[in-house]
Amino acid sequence: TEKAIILDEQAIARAVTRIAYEIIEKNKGIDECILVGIKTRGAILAKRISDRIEKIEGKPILTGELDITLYRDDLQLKHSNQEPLVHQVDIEHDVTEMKVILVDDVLYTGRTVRAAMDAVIDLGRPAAIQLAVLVDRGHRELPIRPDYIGKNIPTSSEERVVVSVKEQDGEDSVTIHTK
Ligand code: 3GP
Ligand code: 5GP
Ligand code: MG
Repeated sequence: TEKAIILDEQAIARAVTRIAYEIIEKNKGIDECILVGIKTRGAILAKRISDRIEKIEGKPILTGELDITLYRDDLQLKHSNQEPLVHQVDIEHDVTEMKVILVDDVLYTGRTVRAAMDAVIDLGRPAAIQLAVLVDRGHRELPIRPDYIGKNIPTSSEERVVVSVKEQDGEDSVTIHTK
């Protein structure tokens, strides 16, 4: 299988920094924001973004995590009728009248984000829900678009975007694998 490097360590760090600034600018600060990472790698990226925001703003942003697992035996099989399932919601602060910013590593069909939005709305009535992703690989199956994007990577459905992060994988990189 071929492998192309899309983002290296520096490029990922710059994307995280840019997204941190964009979140602060769009929301005129972070006082009414909760940054919610989608496990596993979305939560790791959310932690990096929140660390960056704290350095810039001099105060921490509220955070949370969601654990959403795809009920698919084959991750490449996109025509399963099974939907992503929210397994764990870890958001301590009341979401009502807050802006909830979801963070995931890769946005593909949008079904995981839809499940995440449902889980957040079950908790209360947020003022807004926004979405940050490191990679938007296209192929949406729902009317969902990210507010903050590390990089748009046009992919075919057969390709696989592999996101590696130091905390989990020992290195920072985004590569595309062609079967
Ligand atoms: P993540 O924890 O970095 O999000 O389930 C193991 C990993 O596989 C998860 O990584 C998940 O996001 C990822 N994954 C889930 N569905 C798909 C998919 O349809 N295609 C690919 N390439 N990866 C997927
Ligand atoms: P969805 O299709 O719901 O947008 O994406 C499902 C989940 O799988 C999300 O958590 C998303 O981050 C992840 N995902 C989808 N496609 C890819 C991919 O090509 N690579 C990686 N690493 N994750 C993916
Ligand atoms: Mg993910």
